[in-house]
Amino acid sequence: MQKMSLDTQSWRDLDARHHLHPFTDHKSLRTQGSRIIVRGQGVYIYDSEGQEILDGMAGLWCVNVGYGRKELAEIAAQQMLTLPYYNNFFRCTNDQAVTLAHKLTQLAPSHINNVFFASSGSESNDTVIRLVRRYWALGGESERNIIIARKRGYHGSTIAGASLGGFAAVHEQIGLTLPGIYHIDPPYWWGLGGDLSPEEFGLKAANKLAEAIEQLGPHRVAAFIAEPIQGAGGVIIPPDSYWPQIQRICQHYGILLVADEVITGFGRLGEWFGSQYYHITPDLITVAKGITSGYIPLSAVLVGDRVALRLVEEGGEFYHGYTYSGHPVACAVALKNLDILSEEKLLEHVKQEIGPYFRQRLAELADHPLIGEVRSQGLVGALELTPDKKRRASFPGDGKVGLICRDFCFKNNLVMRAVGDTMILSPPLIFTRQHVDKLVTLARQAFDLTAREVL
Ligand code: PXG
Repeated sequence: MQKMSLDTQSWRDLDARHHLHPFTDHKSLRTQGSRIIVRGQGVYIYDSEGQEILDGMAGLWCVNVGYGRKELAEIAAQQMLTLPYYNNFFRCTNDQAVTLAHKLTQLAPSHINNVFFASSGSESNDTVIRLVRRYWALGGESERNIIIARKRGYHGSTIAGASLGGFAAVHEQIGLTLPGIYHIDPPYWWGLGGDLSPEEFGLKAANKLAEAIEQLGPHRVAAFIAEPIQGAGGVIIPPDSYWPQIQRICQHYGILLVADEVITGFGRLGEWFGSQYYHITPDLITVAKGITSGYIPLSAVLVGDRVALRLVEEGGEFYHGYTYSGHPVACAVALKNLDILSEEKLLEHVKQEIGPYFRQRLAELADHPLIGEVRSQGLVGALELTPDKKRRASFPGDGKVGLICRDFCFKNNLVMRAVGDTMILSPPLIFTRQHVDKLVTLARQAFDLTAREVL
């Protein structure tokens, strides 16, 4: 194996000189210096100083089966020797892509029987836009080209993905976002619910979709895209009233429902898909991340019969595809990863054992003076930092307190993310009770230290 032997400072210097990081203020990073992660095992990552860090985010919501899985490395090596690459254009396919497509349709809700592969969540959401527009154009309704999405939704960082996403600051940097995308408020009770009960607010938030459709013109709206639980927007878990009402509204207006399951797929909520958890029947589902547990890039759009039949029967050639669509190595790793999830019963583990324990232990943190709301589902969770729980007040300073807390976690060797002043967690699915206990202890220490500075 090729290995440069450099010390931490040298890596940092090179990083500062040559590496542009994603979503980073480089000037500030370059003064602080980056942490160099060199190894992972189980639920821990290790930095170049030999520190062992508990990974409460499963990488970036993706390392579902944990680090250091030999089986995944071995299958990748084997597949590279057998067939490292071939394309799926020009009447060709490969055994791994076919097997995975079949397998995914077995796991997905029964009306989903087709799969289109790509290599990232962003690409998959580009594909979604292409499929949605094509679907309506083939039906003779090309003017139906508006996609409704949500504020605080995250759908990727290509221009299409970031345009679907609901972050004004991102849109400002893009300049000209993709036209035909409209954003409604998210079902974020803590931030937006006012005096309503969560259930009342869930209905109100869902009804924003109907209001938007009426306002834009029902004949112009093509689709609604949403994450079952909003991840990067702050782990926004909708009240129970939300999704059934959204499903009814989509059915009533005949618009396509797209579930972005890049985070909620593959066990995070204790089911293969969040759509199954919420009993919704999306026409399209995007997946990425946990499909390979992040070991290799792969994503897909799971295409329901309504769209697939029209595309196949009436569509002619679909002018769309990526060099790496159905990459055999990525598909082989995904298949093995799905085997691990099944064989180790990790979905059951999340649903029956560790998800409930995670919820119970996190909930105990609600007694901390800094913590307003605690919410979790399966193995995602969020803790709202507040100067006044009763009023559900926010700190001034646009996420400054969240960053202070995140930095205390960082120093204390826990990865917990901040989205504004919301602390979020999404640990690997192999988490045990001991890991949860350790996480809660480290988190409480970080809250104590933060409270000392800000309360
Ligand atoms: N959809 C969802 C729901 C996601 O969470 C994407 C699409 C895009 O996937 P790619 O593979 O193109 O990155 C994501 C990705 C964060 C963070 O800050 C979250 C993501 C990516 C980067 C940062 O939590 N999610």
